[in-house]
Amino acid sequence: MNVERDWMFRTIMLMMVAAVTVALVYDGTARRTTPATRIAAGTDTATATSAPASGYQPVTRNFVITAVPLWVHEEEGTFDYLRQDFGKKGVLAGKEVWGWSPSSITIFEGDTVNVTVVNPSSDDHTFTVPELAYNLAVKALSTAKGTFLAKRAGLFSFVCVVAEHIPYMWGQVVVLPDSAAPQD
Ligand SMILES: [Cu+2]
Repeated sequence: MNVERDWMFRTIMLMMVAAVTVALVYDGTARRTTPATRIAAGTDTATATSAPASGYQPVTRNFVITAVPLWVHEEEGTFDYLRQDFGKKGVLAGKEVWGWSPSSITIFEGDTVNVTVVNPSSDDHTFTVPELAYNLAVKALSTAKGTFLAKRAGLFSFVCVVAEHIPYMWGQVVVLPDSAAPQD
């Protein structure tokens, strides 16, 4: 190997080392700026989860809900067929049909609900949300107030647990996910 070729060989080797070094540095830089790395570093929260965190601030919402008679014993003098309905083999034997007005309320996840339950009737009722472990007794001819928290989104029935009023006396708490709340 002569001196000239030895010099060329060294130059080529140096250029290759330099090229590999540049490639490695570039690759390292690219890796540090991948979305996954940014998310892990907490600098790119917008793509950190599939559902962006909601900016919704839960509020307290107030509702007045009234027990209303639909098909009840007191109406027997008005609708003659009710005697048959409430009779031993009637379609409403042992039952009465009461309702709630309104029969559904809609809120967002995280909201607190203040309910004022009005019972103008001579029957006792309850305002019970079994899935939220909430129960409010509402005695005849009275008003009861209570509060419960809607921790999670979902559809939750509110019922009266008086045997004579099951299964007719019920309504629904619609708890929308906080991501569905209007953003402003
Ligand atoms: Cu009831």
